[in-house]
Amino acid sequence: MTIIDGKKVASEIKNELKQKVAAAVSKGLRPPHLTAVLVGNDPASWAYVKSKESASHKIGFTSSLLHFDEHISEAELLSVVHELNRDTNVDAYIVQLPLPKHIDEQKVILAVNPLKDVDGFHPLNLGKMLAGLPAFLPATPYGILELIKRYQIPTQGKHVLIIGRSLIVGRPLSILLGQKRQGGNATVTVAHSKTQNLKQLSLQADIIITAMGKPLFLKSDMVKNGVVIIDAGINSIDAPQTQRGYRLVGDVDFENVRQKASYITPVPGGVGPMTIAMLLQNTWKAYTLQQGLSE
Ligand code: L34
Repeated sequence: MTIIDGKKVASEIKNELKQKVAAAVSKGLRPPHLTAVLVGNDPASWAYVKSKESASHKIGFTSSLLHFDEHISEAELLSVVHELNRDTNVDAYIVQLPLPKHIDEQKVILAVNPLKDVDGFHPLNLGKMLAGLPAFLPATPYGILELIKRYQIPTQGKHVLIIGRSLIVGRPLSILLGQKRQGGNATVTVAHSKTQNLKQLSLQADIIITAMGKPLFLKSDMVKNGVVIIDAGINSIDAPQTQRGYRLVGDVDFENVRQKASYITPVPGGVGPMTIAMLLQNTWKAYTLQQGLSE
């Protein structure tokens, strides 16, 4: 059984980027700039955005964090987005989700300039991905593809079960893994909250990717021997005795399932760090496109 070390792969990717940034800067170019927009004070969102910022700085990007009160109106937030679209010093930005209920997330995503959309959530990027054209891929699916690639896990002809159909993880992954290309060619099943007989499906799967946000949901009696487990679940559960008051667990009961798995990602230290690394990778791509450089 191999534990997939997302932290290590993420740091390899960040080192590759760091060298590219240094080379660009040594030619007299300004470094790439990533902006994160954060609305409200959700502690997990704060933590993610902060790690995006610090990872940016470590590889030589500049970054900014625009933080707004949770009561910001939709119109005000849209005008922030329009300003970021215009700002030629900002190569790339993200609007951290979730947004407060009074703001229509789709409306905000639609307002993002697709060339700066390093989350890959804009329908133009999602559509390009569907068509197999170059596009910004959403960072979590992109990170999962990269883990599968760097651990040389075969996907061709394999039965992949994705549990969760979110627009940021499950849905794009289902498309990417089924595509006719290296790292694709899988037979993909997408399960979700209305799926019947999930266990019957999961017992057949060669690779199971969980992305539904149910802490410790997947148990060992639901998987076959030798299964590959990729856990994209990030659930905060209360842990009053810890410093930050919560702890992170995945959708997989790791200790229970690891016995049967050939490969498994931990939480934390699996998919999460890859999300950040691939966001930086996308930012590099946005920068090179806008500066007219080759990647
Ligand atoms: N717009 N919103 C937008 N883009 C995204 O790509 C995200 N996501 C998800 C939430 N909202 C978003 C993230 O960034 C989830 N997510 C994310 C990013 C990083 C990590 C987890 C989720 C991460 O770094 N996880 C670490 C542990 C971090 C900790 O200990 O607090 C890990 O090892 O899993």
